[in-house]
Amino acid sequence: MNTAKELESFAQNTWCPGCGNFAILTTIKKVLVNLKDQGLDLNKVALVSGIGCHAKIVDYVNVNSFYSIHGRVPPPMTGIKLANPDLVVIGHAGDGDAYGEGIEHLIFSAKRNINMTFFVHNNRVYGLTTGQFTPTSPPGFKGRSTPGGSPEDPLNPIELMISAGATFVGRGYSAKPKHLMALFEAAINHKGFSFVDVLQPCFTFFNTYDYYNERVYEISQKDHDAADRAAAFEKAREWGYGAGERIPIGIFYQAEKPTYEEKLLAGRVPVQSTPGDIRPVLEKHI
Ligand SMILES: Cc1ncc(C[n+]2csc(CCOP(=O)(O)OP(=O)(O)O)c2C)c(N)n1
Ligand code: SF4
Ligand SMILES: [Mg+2]
Repeated sequence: MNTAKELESFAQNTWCPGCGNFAILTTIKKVLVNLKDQGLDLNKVALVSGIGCHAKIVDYVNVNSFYSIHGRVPPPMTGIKLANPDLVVIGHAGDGDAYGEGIEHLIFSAKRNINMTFFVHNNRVYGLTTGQFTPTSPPGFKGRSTPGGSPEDPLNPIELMISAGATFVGRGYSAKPKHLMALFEAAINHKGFSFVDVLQPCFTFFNTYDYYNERVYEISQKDHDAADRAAAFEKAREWGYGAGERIPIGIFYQAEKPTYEEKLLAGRVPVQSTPGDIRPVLEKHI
C-alpha cells in the first residue's frame, strides 16, 4: 500500500504559508493513493500544468508530469490522451491560465468531451506575477494592474463549462479537504471531460478565506439532480459574486456521452508513445 508521503518529490515547496494550494496538493496525492489501492497503476498517470503558482504542483507529486505554458494545459493533455488512451490524464491550471489566456482550449476540450480531468486552482488573481486581476476577480478588485478597481464583472466558469459540453462539472473549496477528495475522485473516475473549479484562496494577494467560510455550502444530492442540465444551470447561477450570497460546492452536472477518443479512434490504432527517436512514428502517422 502506498501512502501520500511516497508521492512526495525532491522539489522544495515555495508556496506562501496559508496558500490554498497546499490542501489541493495533499488532496491529489491522497486521491492517487486511493485509486492505486483500487487497482490504478500510478505509472499510467500523467499530470499536466500551466504556469503560475498552481503549476508548481506537478513538481511536488512524484508521477509522470508535463509543465506546459500559460493557458496551454489542454493541448498537451489532449495529445497525451490521444497518443496513449489508457493513460489517466489530469490537468492543473490557474484561473488566469484557464479562463484568460487559454479559455478557447478549455472550451474546446469540454465541447469534445475528451476523457480527461481538469482542475482549476481558482484564486481569482494572478498569483505568481504578484496580484493582477483575472477573469474571475470580483468587480472593483484592486490589484497591480487595476489600482482604481476592476470595472469588469467576473465570468461564471461553472455555467460556461456546462454550456460548452463538459460532462462532469464541479466546484470545490480548498478549506473543505474531505469534500474536495470525494470530488476529485469522482471527477477522475468519470468517463468524459471532467472539470472542477477549486476555490483556492491566495493568502498573499487575495485572502478570501473569511468570505468563503461564511458562504460555502455543500450541495446535497437529495436536493439537486446532477443529471438535470436545467437544474445544473440554476444551481450554477446561485453565486454571482455579490454580497450575501451562498456558494454551492459539489457536483453541479454529470452526464454520460461517448468520448472524443472513442469516436475519433474507433477502428484505428492510436499512436503509442515510443521512448527514443520520434521520427519513425511521425513518418508513419503523418
Ligand atoms: C504566454 C504567457 N503569458 C503570460 C505569462 C506571464 N505569467 C506567468 S504566471 C502568470 C499569472 C498566473 O496566474 P494564474 O494562471 O491565475 O495562476 P496562479 O499564479 O494564480 O496560480 C502570468 C501572467 C507567461 N508566463 N506566459
Ligand atoms: S502568491 Fe498566492 S497563490 Fe501564490 S503561493 Fe502565495 S498565497 Fe499561494
Ligand atoms: Mg490565479
